[in-house]
Amino acid sequence: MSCRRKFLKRAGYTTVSALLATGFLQKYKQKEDYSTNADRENYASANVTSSLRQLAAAKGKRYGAAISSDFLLKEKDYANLIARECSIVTPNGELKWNATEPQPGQFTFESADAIADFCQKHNIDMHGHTLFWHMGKPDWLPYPPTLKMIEQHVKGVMGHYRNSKVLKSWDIANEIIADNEKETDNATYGLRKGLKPELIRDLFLIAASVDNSKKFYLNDFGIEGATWKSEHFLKMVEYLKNSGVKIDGAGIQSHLWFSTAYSFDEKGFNSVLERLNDLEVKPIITELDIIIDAPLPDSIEKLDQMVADSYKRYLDLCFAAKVDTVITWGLTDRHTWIRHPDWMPGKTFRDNPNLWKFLRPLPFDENFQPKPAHNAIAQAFEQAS
Ligand code: 9MR
Repeated sequence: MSCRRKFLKRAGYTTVSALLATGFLQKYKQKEDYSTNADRENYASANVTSSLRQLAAAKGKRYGAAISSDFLLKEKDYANLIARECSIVTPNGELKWNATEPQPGQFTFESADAIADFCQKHNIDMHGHTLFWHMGKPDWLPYPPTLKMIEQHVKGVMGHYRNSKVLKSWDIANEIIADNEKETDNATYGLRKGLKPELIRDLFLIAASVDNSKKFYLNDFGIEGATWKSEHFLKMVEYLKNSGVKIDGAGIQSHLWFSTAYSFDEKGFNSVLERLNDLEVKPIITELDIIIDAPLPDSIEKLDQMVADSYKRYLDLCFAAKVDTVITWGLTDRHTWIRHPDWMPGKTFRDNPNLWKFLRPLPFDENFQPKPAHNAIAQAFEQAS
């Protein structure tokens, strides 16, 4: 077995290589029309002296990133940067089922607690990700798990953080909507094969019975526009609301692709945000990062400017719809999942190692220096009402 396959197997990613092979990541890409961006902002030359967490706080908002306990322990400058910039963090993997309940009924919280302690020390909120997912799960666990397994897991994990002052919200369920109509056996809600809406309802009910003091989210990707997926996601949110289940918010992951070659669905995304607000389900941005798709510019400077423009455009839309929490999936390009060989995105990049340097999706670069994307995020917070 190749190293890559071994890794995929160990991590439980039976479908990842297949998904990459079919280019599924392409399906939720978004366009930026750089040519008409007449008032291009001067992010590159902007002199941002405040941290993103300060700029966000000035508008009653939160900014944060997904972080890893490993890096926190090993890289002091990384820990300092997170403490300075973030008012909320999401553990990258430390709260997933494979990390917290590696054997049935045996719980371990060492690495997640390391993040919770860090949050406590630096006055940072922690977003609990996630109690239920088809990946990041131990080999013994079927998908979907039985209700009994869910009950044991939710009691074990949520119970551990019941009295936590920093853990304020949970992604109760992650990525339950299928990628398209061919991959569901549930026409109404478009759930992943084998999933029933009642199971998700019961998961939320169990969660509320363990600890209803936290905010409960349903989290997903590919819902940043009027897509088959966003339509079904909204239906599922509505179903949960109508079932009388506690659901406070919707996590809009926002792993985005922008390009001059295809359209950004501004109208569709606005309507998703509006419909969530109408349902009184608060939209937050949970996993934002931005890839620029082909045609690629001829320099990294231009690429960074395009990433920055895309951040600004996206966040302006979010803030106009009163979104108050933005979490990027990582803080620096040194740690982004997108550069990991097992996640290397679709056709443009996967087979072209000379293009990997164009994967610069986050606000800080590999050397922890702020990029134009950082200044664009700063400016979006400054201009938010
Ligand atoms: O970035 C995460 C990567 O390091 C992990 O190996 C992987 C499996 O646990 O999960 C990645 O995070 C995913 C998140 O949990 C859910 N949305 C997509 C994220 C990127 O794949």
